[in-house]
Amino acid sequence: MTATVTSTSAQPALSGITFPDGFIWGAATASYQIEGAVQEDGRGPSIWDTFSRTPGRVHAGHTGDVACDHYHRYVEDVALMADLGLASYRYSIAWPRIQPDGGGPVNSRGLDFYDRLTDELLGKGIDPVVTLYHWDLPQVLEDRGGWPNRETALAFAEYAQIVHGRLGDRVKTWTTLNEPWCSAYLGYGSGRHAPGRQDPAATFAAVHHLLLGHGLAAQALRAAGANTISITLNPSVVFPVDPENVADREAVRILDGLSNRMFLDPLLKGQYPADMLEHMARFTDLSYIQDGDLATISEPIDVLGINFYQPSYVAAKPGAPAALDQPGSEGIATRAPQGPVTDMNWLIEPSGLTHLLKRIHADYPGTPLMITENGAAYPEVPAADGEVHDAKRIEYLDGHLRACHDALAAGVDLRGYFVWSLMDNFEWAEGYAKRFGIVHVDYRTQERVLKDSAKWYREVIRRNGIEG
Ligand code: IFM
Repeated sequence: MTATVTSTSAQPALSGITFPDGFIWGAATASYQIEGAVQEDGRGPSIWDTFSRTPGRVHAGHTGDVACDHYHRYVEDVALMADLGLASYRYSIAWPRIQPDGGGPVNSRGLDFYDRLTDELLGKGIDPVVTLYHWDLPQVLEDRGGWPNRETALAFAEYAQIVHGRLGDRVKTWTTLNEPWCSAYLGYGSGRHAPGRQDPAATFAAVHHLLLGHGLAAQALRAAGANTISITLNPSVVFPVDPENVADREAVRILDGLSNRMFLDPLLKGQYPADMLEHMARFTDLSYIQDGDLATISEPIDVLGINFYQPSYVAAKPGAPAALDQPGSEGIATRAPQGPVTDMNWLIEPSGLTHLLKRIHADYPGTPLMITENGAAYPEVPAADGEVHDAKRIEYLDGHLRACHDALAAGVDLRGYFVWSLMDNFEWAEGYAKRFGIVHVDYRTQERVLKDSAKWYREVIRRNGIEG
């Protein structure tokens, strides 16, 4: 089914850009980034507890110990979502709350929390969208080898079944993994994220076992009657600095392979790209890819989640060392952003999102798409009037919504948009130094204040579109 661009909604005619009827407006968060309560109700340690407590790993020694204290304030937070008019809320489940030992006994008090949260959402008419894994692997599983170990994929499928068993009567949309590229390449390649390892062979084994874990979980969810099954990727939009230069185009092929085709091809075509098999074979014997794995990995999905923040421009640069988070990328240089950037120093170029959506629609036809994250970090805090005036974030979001609309107009089957993030939160290696929220959080008092962008987004949702 292809979404149409012209709305036939009963809303009064408004000038501007209108999204299709039923377009889903949401906001997203993740467990470790907001919950806090890391030692409560039987939760076990995750790799991010260990990593953030290791000196030098996270900005200023910040941890998720308290974060936004959402574990205790979820009622207030759901009320905020309702006030914004969100149709849907994307949240993740902390695996170490459910299986503190990474397998075996289930901690029902952990499930109870998500039970309460889900009911609170439904009570306010907000559709829950669950992500099963947003990076907080139980530490015990890392101690047994983590994602480079096949056993982790099997354990993940068991965990998925457990969570579905408790929430499956109310949650319709199930996302297995968030951004497996980050789990593998940042976790085991550059070590910038937990568990902080730097090992190219482990990186590629982690890619495979994350994908396998997705496939096994998708099969289990399907068998248990799950309605909508998805995975969320963060595909890169990689352009050559000089499109006429053959070497620059070759640099794009490698990075596109590592970041995009390495995930999209197994998931949606049931095979690794031939050039990437060759690339990986420089680092590993690939013996972890077993017969039948790719059939499991390509279990059909109902929606593909896309997270987008910025495009990049790359060029051939003989002698340049490989980036640790892109094993085998020697001789390639990524150009420093040219143009406006966010507080993350990420390039702002909304047309990159249109390009990405059209490309996935063309190269992997037939799978509906959803923007499961898009947003920007900016430092604004409450001004003298008590309000948070974050005009640049509004401009960023507005530009990217126009980019979504352009993709819809070009025939892309895009079903919805989730802003990242509902509220300021623990931004991984950056700690609390970067604020992505449309709701400001004062980490001393835990007071929440709607930023101007939240009020703007409320209006977008109300009118199902943006001003012309
Ligand atoms: O905060 C993260 C999120 O957890 C995953 N996607 C990117 C966001 C911004 O870096």
